[in-house]
Amino acid sequence: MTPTLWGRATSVNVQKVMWALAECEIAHTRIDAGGRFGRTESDEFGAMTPLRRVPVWQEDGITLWESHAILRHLARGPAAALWPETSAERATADQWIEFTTTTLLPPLIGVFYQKVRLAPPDRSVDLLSTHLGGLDTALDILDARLADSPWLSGPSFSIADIAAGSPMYRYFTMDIPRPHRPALADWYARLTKRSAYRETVMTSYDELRGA
Ligand SMILES: N[C@@H](CCC(=O)N[C@@H](CS)C(=O)NCC(=O)O)C(=O)O
Repeated sequence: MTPTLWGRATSVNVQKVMWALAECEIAHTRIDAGGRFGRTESDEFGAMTPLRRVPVWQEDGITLWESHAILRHLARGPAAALWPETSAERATADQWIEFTTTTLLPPLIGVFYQKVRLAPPDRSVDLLSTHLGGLDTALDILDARLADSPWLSGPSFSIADIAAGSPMYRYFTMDIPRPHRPALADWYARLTKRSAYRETVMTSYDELRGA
């Protein structure tokens, strides 16, 4: 069976997987699901994931949901180039992936909702300010790490950069204040030089805008 990625290309969590697949030129089929494509309420989809969210990865012997679990799975197999060599660097990659889930993504998604996804009458100045505050904290931490290390897990690009780097295109293109963080800006500039990033992540999110 050709491995299948389920999920719409405008989802930041699907983009992580698309990016890893593109970096390593892994053959697969992608089926649009979620958002305007629907499908997630079908029995077939519910049988793959109780969350009914995207992405879902299907290959012989395994059906996986949760984008970071999919990244780790690929990095232990066909995307081994994205898994650091040493045990310490692997643990460090894991640490930054967890940080992405717990500390970076919640405020970044909150800001994205307030600036893009919600229609202007549904937006809240107070919530935007709260989310921007949380985002500042997370980005200061990332900036300090990247001042010390070229990539999040150490000397080489890894799935940690994919997890944390995927939402950065939205961060750097939304109409929001962006305090100068030199190491973060340099890391992002290096991400944008990767053709796989440009093809899978640096794509329009206009269709997600609230009316
Ligand atoms: N923690 C999950 C979150 C998955 C998630 O929230 N996916 C969103 C898209 S980014 C979703 O399925 N939204 C509903 C939809 O697209 O219909 C992961 O990392 O895979």
